[in-house]
Amino acid sequence: MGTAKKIMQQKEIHQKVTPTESEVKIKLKKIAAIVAAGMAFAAVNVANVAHAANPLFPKIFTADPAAFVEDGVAYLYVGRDEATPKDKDYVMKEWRMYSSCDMQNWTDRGVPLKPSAFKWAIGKVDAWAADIVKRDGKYYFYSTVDHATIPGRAIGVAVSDEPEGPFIDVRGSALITNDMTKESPIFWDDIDPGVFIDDDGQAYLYWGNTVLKYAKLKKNMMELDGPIVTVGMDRFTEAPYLHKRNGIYYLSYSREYPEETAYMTGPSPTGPWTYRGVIMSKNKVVKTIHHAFIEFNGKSYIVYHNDKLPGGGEFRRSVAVEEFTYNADGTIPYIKQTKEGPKANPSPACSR
Ligand code: FUB
Repeated sequence: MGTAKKIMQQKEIHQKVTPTESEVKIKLKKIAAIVAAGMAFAAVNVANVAHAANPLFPKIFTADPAAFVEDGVAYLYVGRDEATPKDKDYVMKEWRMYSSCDMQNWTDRGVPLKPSAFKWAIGKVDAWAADIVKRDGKYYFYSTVDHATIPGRAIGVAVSDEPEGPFIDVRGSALITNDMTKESPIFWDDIDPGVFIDDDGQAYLYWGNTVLKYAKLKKNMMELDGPIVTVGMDRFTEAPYLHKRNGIYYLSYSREYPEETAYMTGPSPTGPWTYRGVIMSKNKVVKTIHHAFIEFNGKSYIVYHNDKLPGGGEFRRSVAVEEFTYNADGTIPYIKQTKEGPKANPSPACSR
């Protein structure tokens, strides 16, 4: 090859691999942005990350987990138990939110709302069980609070554009009040909302204590779309949770008192239901066990609460998580509570 041709080829190669000054600047800017984002993410994690085993949050007492997964991130909402060892009732002033990219490490994302978000509620220490669902870009948080003027517990719904909140009570009144249901004389029979949106877009609200009830929700997620229906059940206590997998509908709930977690399956969101058994055994000290299910990065998990945090008790509970595998026929196996919790399952899609 002649010298002139060689020089030409080298020039071409040089031009191909050597970026211009402005290309270098753009690249450096991009790298700086990535490093900054990484550092910010690390800072959040260093400051707020909880450890990896059960119970998940070793510094505070937590209960009644609700969860969902979006963009490879698991979001967990809990009520904070602030009762002292002497208290004889729940003291729950706020719901707290956490997120995880691997189901082991949980970042504290603060307080998305307090009972005071519901102006019609007494709203001080009754951040009881909640559930959260996303529809058309908005997050709907359903929760149980004490009604200020209609005696008894009530269910409200608050809306947000972000999982972290702020959640606003757009409706401005309770969705369910104690006077709307007459099957049980107790004032806390309208608690523990569990919300499910089916593939055809129809949303359902399940709830109840001692008597299980459900109603359809309108597309706006803030109004009932039909009558309240009662489901006759054996030893139902509370915490109904509806989910669907491979065409099977699962209605799980807390059964008996002290509670164990049991479930039924059916061909539709309203049954008919077939009882399938107990998934998780009763806790030793605390009588409740409230749970939720999620699918995260190809694996299945149950979140629940127990009494395993030192100093724990009836009103000082602690949220935990276990991984499990559905049986080949779609049934849920018995799930043992563990101290270790699940193995790390880092989600490549995690953006938080
Ligand atoms: O946290 C208060 C109540 O205890 C919840 O609403 C029930 O599910 C039970 O966990």
